[in-house]
Amino acid sequence: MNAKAKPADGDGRKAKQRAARLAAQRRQRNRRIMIAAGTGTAIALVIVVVLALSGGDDGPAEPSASVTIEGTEFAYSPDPVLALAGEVEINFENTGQTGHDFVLLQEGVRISRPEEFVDSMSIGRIPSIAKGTSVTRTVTLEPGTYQIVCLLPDHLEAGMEADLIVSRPIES
Ligand SMILES: [Cu+2]
Repeated sequence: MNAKAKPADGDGRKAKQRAARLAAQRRQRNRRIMIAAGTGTAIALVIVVVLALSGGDDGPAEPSASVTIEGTEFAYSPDPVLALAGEVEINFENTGQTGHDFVLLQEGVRISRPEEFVDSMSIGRIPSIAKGTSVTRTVTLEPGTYQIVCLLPDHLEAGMEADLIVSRPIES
């Protein structure tokens, strides 16, 4: 007797259909959760951009507890960027035409090629973000000079690095 010709028993087929239906429902539910999460991220990005824009146009000359740094081909702006010691909110905006990294190195550490980088050098890392997007991170920093680098191939070599200079607030 040919195994292929053997009729599937009705109960088995129903069970299979039920399982398929449940799996489809589960997939749909997961998709809805993903869409909800995506919307949340988009709203968070909009809030970050609005906060950055509403920060006023005082210019980068004054050290601040919240700094905005733009990444393009192949530079960060402003350079240097000035921040106040303590909790520093860093808004990294990729306004270039390709992905860019934002890697903050330990105070005093400087590299000129991505090959020199090891994980222990990093005190804050925003891996490659797409053009037109921004990410915010808060790091606690002591006064000093910190190098910012992009570790994507050939970006640092092309000059994609900047200094973050952190100073102590002036006591009043
Ligand atoms: Cu880059």
